Amino acid sequence: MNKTLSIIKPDATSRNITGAINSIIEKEGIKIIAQKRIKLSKEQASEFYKIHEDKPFFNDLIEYMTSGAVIVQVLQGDDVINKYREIMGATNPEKAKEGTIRKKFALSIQENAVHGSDSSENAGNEINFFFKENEIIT
Ligand code: IDP
Ligand code: MG
Repeated sequence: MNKTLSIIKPDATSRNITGAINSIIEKEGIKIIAQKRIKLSKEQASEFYKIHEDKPFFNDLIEYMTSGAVIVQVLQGDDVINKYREIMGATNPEKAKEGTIRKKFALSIQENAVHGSDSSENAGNEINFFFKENEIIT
């Protein structure tokens, strides 16, 4: 699997830093092979984050993810699932390494600028969740 799903989250779209994030992605040699700007419904966000439905932060997460526009995108590259997770940095920006997207741009553990799939299986499912096959131009 050389593809992953990325989401540029509402805190980042509202601050007009989607281009800055895409620039970091492209400088790492990763290709953005599909991209669209959408607003998630509560149903979509709840389905997407279903694995977190029992967590104490779930309701806040759904509120936040539906609070504004997101950019959903398919990224392609060698070992891109792991590579993008590294470029993103840790979930909590206080723990994110220097030079990562979250270190640079995240506002908090919740408003942390980006999402990236965490396994091959999830990448496949998450890409299919947002994109039809003919919307992904390799
Ligand atoms: P990840 O995005 O780094 O994979 P996950 O643990 O899968 O992190 O959590 C999904 C999203 O839920 C995070 O990116 C963040 O927006 C939010 N989140 C995770 N943990 C917390 C928390 O402890 N408090 C508030 N929000 C959280
Ligand atoms: Mg996750």
